[in-house]
Amino acid sequence: MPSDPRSRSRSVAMVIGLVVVIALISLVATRWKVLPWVPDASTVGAASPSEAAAAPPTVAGPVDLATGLQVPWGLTFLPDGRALVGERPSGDVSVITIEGDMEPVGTVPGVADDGEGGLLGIVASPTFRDDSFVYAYVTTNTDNRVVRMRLKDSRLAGAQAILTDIPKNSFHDGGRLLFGPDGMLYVTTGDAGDPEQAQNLASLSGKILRITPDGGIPDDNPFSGSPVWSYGHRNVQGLAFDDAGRLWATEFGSSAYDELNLIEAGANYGWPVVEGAGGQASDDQGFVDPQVTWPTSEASPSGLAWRDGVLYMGALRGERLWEVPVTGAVAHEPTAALDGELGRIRTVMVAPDGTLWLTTSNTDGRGSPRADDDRVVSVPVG
Ligand SMILES: [Ca+2]
Repeated sequence: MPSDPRSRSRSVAMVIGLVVVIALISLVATRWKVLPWVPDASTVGAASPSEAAAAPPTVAGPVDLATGLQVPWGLTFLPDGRALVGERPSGDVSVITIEGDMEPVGTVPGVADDGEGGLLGIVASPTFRDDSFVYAYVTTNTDNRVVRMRLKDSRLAGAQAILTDIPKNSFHDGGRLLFGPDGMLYVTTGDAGDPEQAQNLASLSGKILRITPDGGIPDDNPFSGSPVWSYGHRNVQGLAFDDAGRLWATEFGSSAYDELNLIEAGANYGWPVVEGAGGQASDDQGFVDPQVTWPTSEASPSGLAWRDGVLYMGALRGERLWEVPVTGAVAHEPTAALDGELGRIRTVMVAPDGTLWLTTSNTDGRGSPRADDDRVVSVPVG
């Protein structure tokens, strides 16, 4: 029986219409991450490519500033443009000039070389010209603590603990220090091998803490009488404030996903209940999901720096520098630089001349040290 041409064209139109509707639903669902999807370039939760910011400027050609160091960890710039760098196992601190001259200024007392612990973060006071204060995050025989010293006549002296009893362990000691635009000192801690404590607001483990420059508790902290700023962290070693004063933090995952988080006061970042992006499970439990995640083999992120709309994240196991463009409060798809060139990258700081200064961690027992490791390098951007 010959078919009616009008009914046949109606059928064709219906099929085409159905295909278009399915395509539109898939597009919308993918855009809003309704359907499960495999992240491209390891991003989860980043904005769709159409919203991505411009590609970051080129980062290449590291130049040695200092070599032969033992696990240089913390790095901080002084108002005169020189930097202080600390060596983790010994607690030794040196000053480095932009020309690459290095001179020791002393040793932080009480440092215990214990697994991932030792002399970790180091930061100069934002009012250094007036007070000469330098702060360090130190693993001792009994705890992790924040100590304050003075740097006078190129010598460190007068170490005084301003925050003590942060739980320590061979692993997951946190350790980054950074002053915020609010003049407060932000301190990252690890779960110290006891993951449940990350959810315990009475413990200093697995937290980002916020204290005054004297070690006091600011009146406007989210939990009254507590230094806790955010919680549910596994091991945070990277902090950076963007131009709008938002706080970003890197976090080591356990076996699946490393994280880049936008930190909000009082928020819970999920560890150990959720690692990486939990989606609905996070929503149901009030956890904040990361904005970007990586397989731990590609990142294991430590230091973080903000420069001109881009977050630069040093990867230890991933042995590269991740560049994450940011617009507003949204982090976009990352790209990798310096892949394998330096080995394990611990710390990233922006120097006064706009270059990035990086420290390597190839002598920490987990890397393959090359001649003259470890080092502090300067990397031009753009
Ligand atoms: Ca998390």
